[in-house]
Amino acid sequence: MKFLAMAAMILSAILTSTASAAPVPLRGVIEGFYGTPWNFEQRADLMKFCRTHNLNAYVYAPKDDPYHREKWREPYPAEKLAALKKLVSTANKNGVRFIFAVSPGLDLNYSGKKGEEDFALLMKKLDAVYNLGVRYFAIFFDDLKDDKGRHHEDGKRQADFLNKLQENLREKHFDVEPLLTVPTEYYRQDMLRNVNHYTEDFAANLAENIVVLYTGDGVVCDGISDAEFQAACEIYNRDLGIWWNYPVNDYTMTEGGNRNAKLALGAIEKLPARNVQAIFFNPMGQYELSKIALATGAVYANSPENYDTDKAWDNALSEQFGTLAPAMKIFALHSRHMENSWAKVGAADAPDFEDAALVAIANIRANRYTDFSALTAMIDDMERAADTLLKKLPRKILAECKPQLEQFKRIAQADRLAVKSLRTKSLDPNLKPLREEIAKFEPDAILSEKAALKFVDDTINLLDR
Ligand code: LOG
Repeated sequence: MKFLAMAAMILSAILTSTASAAPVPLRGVIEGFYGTPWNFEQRADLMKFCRTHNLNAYVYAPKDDPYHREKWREPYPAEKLAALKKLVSTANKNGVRFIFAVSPGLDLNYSGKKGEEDFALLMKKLDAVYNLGVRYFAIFFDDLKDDKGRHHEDGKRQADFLNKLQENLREKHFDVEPLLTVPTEYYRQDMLRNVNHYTEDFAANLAENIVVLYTGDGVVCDGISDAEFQAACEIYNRDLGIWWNYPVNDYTMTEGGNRNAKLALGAIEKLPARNVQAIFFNPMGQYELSKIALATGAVYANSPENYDTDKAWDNALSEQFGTLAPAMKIFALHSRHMENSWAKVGAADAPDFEDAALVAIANIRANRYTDFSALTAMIDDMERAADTLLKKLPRKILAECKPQLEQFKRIAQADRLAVKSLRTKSLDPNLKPLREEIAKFEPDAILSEKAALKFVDDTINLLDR
């Protein structure tokens, strides 16, 4: 009896785990960010990363490769084509489907003589890449807005264009896979706006087998629930694929800054558990540091129903940082959440710190006794982690996060002065100058805005009279 019960349990565990462990069929990375594209060495490394993490696709769509978007009509120069060829063969060797994308929407002609010319040019462009061994192609129509932030796209025209392109490609080459696309209304709230019937016409006319990618309810949004995903699929009357905008950070370039100021070092989270046919994670220009989120995304994509965010994050950190993982975790904890007026994604930065800081400030306000030991311990850890990482991180990784690590250290030092100030209920004379120093570096380095940095500001606001 005991044995039978045990056997039944094991059997059911096997059955449910295999039933729910179905991977997303097409899963990988989309190099789709604005800013300096990755280089070919990084891309080749990514192919190996994909193999070891069981990701099977890579979309080549760097917004600032002129031949991808602005000068899409122009063929790749020979040397660039040679580099692409090598990459395609690396992809193929690693079992990664190389998906070549063009974004012609800025000035594409759909009809008349110019339409025919453009169609022929695009065919030629894709043909050249087919000859390198590429069998997957994508045409993207995102971010086609005028000065007033409106788009004037015609959904039927775009759909007809894609259908014709697919037909011609497959007539010419029997082994070309179905196209992928991103519509101009590529997030659900925009699809519902349905400007000039755009989404309605695009969805109604697009060939059934063309894979449509969308980004969720917003461009950069706080997850996609199963219900939201289903609702989006219903609009298109097909299972959609996801273009997921994490860890991309191209929108954190601020005035006066030279680089993307905030790093997205958290885990992928809050994605649908069912029915996703394709998912691509859009990374940061910081290639090495993108691997934290990408590794967690791989775990998700290989078994959406069983995904455990925290476990995946811990594993990614230990895999990638070894003995430095504990220090890296402390740093990454303060740099996970991405938010501005239109974007919001990623787990909260250092929630324990945030809570402890809020309690401390509230206690001082109410003249209650405050125990600073937890906060102090976290601050000690932060400073030590920053020092360790600045000293020991491999060169390539450090090059991607030095300003943020130095900023992290300044913030920890300011936090320490904040605790001291609250203890004595008088503002330490060094705190405001240090806060100004931090501000000076903010265009290039932001982290922990609602936790460790906010504690500094809250303290100054409370005691500065
Ligand atoms: C772009 C993408 C960019 C991302 C984040 C899509 C479909 N397109 O607003 O290239 O990296 O947002 O800034 C986008 O997401 N548009």
